[in-house]
Amino acid sequence: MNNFYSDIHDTIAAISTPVGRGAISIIRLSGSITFGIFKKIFISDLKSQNINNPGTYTGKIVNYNKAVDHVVIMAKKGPKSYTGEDLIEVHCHGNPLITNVILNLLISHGARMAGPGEFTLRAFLNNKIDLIQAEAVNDLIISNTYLSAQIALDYLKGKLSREIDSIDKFLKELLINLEVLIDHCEDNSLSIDLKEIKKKIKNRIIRIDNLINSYDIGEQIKKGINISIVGKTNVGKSSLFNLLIKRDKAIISPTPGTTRDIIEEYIELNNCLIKITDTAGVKEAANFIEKEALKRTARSIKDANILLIMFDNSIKLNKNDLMLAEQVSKSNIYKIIIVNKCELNSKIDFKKVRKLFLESNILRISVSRETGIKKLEHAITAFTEKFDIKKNLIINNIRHKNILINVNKHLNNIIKSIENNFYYDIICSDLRKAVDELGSLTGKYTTENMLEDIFSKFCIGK
Ligand SMILES: Nc1nc2c(ncn2[C@@H]2O[C@H](COP(=O)(O)OP(=O)(O)OP(=O)(O)O)[C@@H](O)[C@H]2O)c(=O)[nH]1
Ligand SMILES: [Mg+2]
Repeated sequence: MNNFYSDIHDTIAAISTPVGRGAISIIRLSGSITFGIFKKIFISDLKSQNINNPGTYTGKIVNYNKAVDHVVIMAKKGPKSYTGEDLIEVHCHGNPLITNVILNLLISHGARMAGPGEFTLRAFLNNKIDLIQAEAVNDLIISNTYLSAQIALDYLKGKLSREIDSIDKFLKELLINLEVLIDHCEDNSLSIDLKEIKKKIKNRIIRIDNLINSYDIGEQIKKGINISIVGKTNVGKSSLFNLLIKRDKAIISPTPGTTRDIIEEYIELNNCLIKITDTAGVKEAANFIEKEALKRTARSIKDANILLIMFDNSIKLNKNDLMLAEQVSKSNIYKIIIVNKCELNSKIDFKKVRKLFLESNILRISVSRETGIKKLEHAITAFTEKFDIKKNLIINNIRHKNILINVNKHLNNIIKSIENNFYYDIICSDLRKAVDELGSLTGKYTTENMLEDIFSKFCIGK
């Protein structure tokens, strides 16, 4: 990776569209000599036109007077551009042979290849966006679901930054007031209402806690919700798995104990990414393989956000059902109880199933007839309703979570200091630490390592 700080005055170039052929490709150039380079390699269709000014132009890219391509260019002058610098985007025909020639031409005239995310890094360093927004740019590109893309877009528009800035502003004002008091301790006309301050800090602690607690949901939205299908052998777990993923992935057979390994697949439901896991049926393990299979089932149960617990309508409950119930009934994981093979005569004791899980809502389905599946999908969607990104501010970045935990540690120290009538200096020291932490969140205080860590995950050209 380039040394961002020493190379910050270079003019950088990169192909911003994916490698390969397409209708168009876009090449970006940003930096102080951008317009100078273009004057040497671009001839506008309107001969009189001189590309000194921002605007959209059509014309030829030329290499030693030979046309390379007929292109559209969009020229912007800093600071009114994405990077905050002079920036030109070339929209050329989408052939790698053409894009590479144009890129090499830009480099031969004084630009250098941009590093990953370097255009966005410049936008950040030129105060066009803060660090949270810069991270959102990448999240928007790598999002796997519409919902996580929506969160990234909210961040990019500054939804999280505004909340952080408002907390930051409050803490900084408080710090200034306390410092004035410390400096003028002999002046009795200056005072501060500590009871009121305690109340306001507690309010900020709650707001930050809400953000910290939203991380689990944010992570589920980003990485996918884990749904594990569990039940004794032969209840139809693999059949349901295949039906939900709409593909014949897991082996199905009337022989109990068919599935041994964990089988996983991603689907999208209600804009959410969902990882469905088919597991080995619960039974008394007779050998090493079965023991290992059950260990894997147990692990899948532990990692699940939703458990689909399956029973067989056509046979009586047996000790394997009870063993499974024992294993899962006490956990807090969201459970959906399903009885399968409901097109067959019923031998199962529904009352007992309800009692086992203290759950009155049992979904009756038949995988063979494909009945009850819509209701099952609705039950899964009910779980995702808490992912209300319009109402709630949700974080999904572990860096943000860790910083916010630290901020609240300092704010809780301040509450203790107020309650114990400690010196203002001690309160100020924690306030400064909290403000510094928030600064590293938005990027007011950064280190080169931190920026490298964040921007190295970006693609080149963004
Ligand atoms: N009648 C009927 N049979 C079904 C239904 N769903 C699955 N089966 C059958 O039940 C048998 C077992 O199905 P699987 O999907 O392999 O069951 P499993 O729970 O994955 O079994 P293990 O992997 O052994 O734990 C197969 O013969 C399926 O065709 C259903 O709704 N009705
Ligand atoms: Mg199976």
